[in-house]
Amino acid sequence: MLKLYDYPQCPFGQKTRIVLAEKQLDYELTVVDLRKHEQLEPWFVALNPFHKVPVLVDEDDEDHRTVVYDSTVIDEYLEDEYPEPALLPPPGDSAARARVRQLEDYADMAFVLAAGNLLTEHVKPEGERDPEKLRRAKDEVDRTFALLERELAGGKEYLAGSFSIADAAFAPRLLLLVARGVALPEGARALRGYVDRLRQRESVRRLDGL
Ligand SMILES: N[C@@H](CCC(=O)N[C@@H](CS)C(=O)NCC(=O)O)C(=O)O
Repeated sequence: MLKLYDYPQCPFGQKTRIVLAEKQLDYELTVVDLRKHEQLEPWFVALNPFHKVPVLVDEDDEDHRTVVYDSTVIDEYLEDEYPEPALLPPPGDSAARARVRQLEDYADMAFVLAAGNLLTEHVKPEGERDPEKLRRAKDEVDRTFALLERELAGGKEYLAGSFSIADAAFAPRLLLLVARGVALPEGARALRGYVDRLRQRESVRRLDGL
């Protein structure tokens, strides 16, 4: 029995929910309300000492219970435990696996933060925006758009050819930016096709608000 502790708008939780859906795994969802600081309650800190969602609990019975936190570690755990369909290139292809992990890491460490900052500044009335924060966020988002366009060149459907954990990491914030009216670069044809494919993918469509 799988249990996921999550908050609907968290992009890291969304990344994990995409992977769960891709693998067609049923799970029980518990919403940890970050607005009420429920992540700081002792029962949750006992699951994740860093008080962050998502957390996955995989429980066969009381004696066999695995608690995993951090979306990247959760997704790797799911890949190990439930290998079909594969969301990483095959174990023999170390270079391709490393590339997928690097892209996932870039999404988590640079893109998600920049996209969040861009969206926060974007919704403010013009006079209240922090121009420096906006510029830095926009530069990083533009760098990401350029990176994705390059990675998808040559007719690739997804970043690793077939859908992988790297796509699950980019999809939530990429689609939210587009939904909120952030323009993709002129001429970024591969990226536009990618956004359309992600938007139509069943595992992504199940997320709220994209
Ligand atoms: N590296 C973590 C980041 C998770 C994260 O930042 N979660 C945020 C919500 S999107 C959170 O729970 N913040 C609450 C807190 O830090 O107290 C992951 O990939 O799971």
